[in-house]
Amino acid sequence: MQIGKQYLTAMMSDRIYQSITEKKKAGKKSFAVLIDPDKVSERQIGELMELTAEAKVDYLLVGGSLVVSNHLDEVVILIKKLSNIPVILFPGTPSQVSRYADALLYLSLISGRNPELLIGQHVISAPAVKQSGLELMPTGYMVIDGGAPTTVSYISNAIPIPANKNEIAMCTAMAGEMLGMRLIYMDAGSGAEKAITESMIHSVSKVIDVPLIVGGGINTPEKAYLNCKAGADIIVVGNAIEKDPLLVRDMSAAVHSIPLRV
Ligand code: 1GP
Repeated sequence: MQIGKQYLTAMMSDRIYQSITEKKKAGKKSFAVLIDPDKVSERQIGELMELTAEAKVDYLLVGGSLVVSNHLDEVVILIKKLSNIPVILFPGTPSQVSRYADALLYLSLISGRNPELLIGQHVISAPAVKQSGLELMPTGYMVIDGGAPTTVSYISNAIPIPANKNEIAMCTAMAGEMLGMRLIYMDAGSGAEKAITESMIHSVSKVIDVPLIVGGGINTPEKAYLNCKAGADIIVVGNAIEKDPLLVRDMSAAVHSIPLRV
């Protein structure tokens, strides 16, 4: 394989990350809907795009821990055709890269001790990721125990951070930020029985300056609201909206109801 000049000169945009940091500076909380390409039909995407536009959703995350089907590109193309909301890939595996998206959460599983997910798979997929031209957002990904083993903890072969060990979460997030991660994503895993505690969100948000994404098991507007109050900058919801797409309205309204910093 020849690493050509095209990899080295690709101009990486920073547009979406800038929007995230500007919102954080203003104290404006964001709401992101997670779409698992395996779980949606064309018709469902159509309906969801209408609802997300109406509810003023900030970001659409696309990905899953284990995408079985092979139609990521098609899903992203369809979403881009129907929606103006930025599409950010949230890849569970290195193959989940679509150049049709706007950005990619470039995840390193900093809560685990599996070198493959810290750096190994990044090395293997580096040329393809760079060539995609996607905006890359280096993200320290932290899995927090959500009460039951999730796909992400099984696949990653990594023990999640215990739900009551705020200090481990704080130190992990701090180390991630100091290593250069531009976002920290705390995730209790898709469909977690227990979402991350407000106390842990609060503790972590106090020790980092980069934006904090929180997801996993958030299934009511109240939880979304309280997580924002505790210090989350972006709330991600997948499962609850898959089950009841209309929930997107109240969830988004709850997140956006937090008053701006003056
Ligand atoms: C999972 O954080 C996301 O990685 C969203 O979780 O599907 O439980 O909302 P839910």
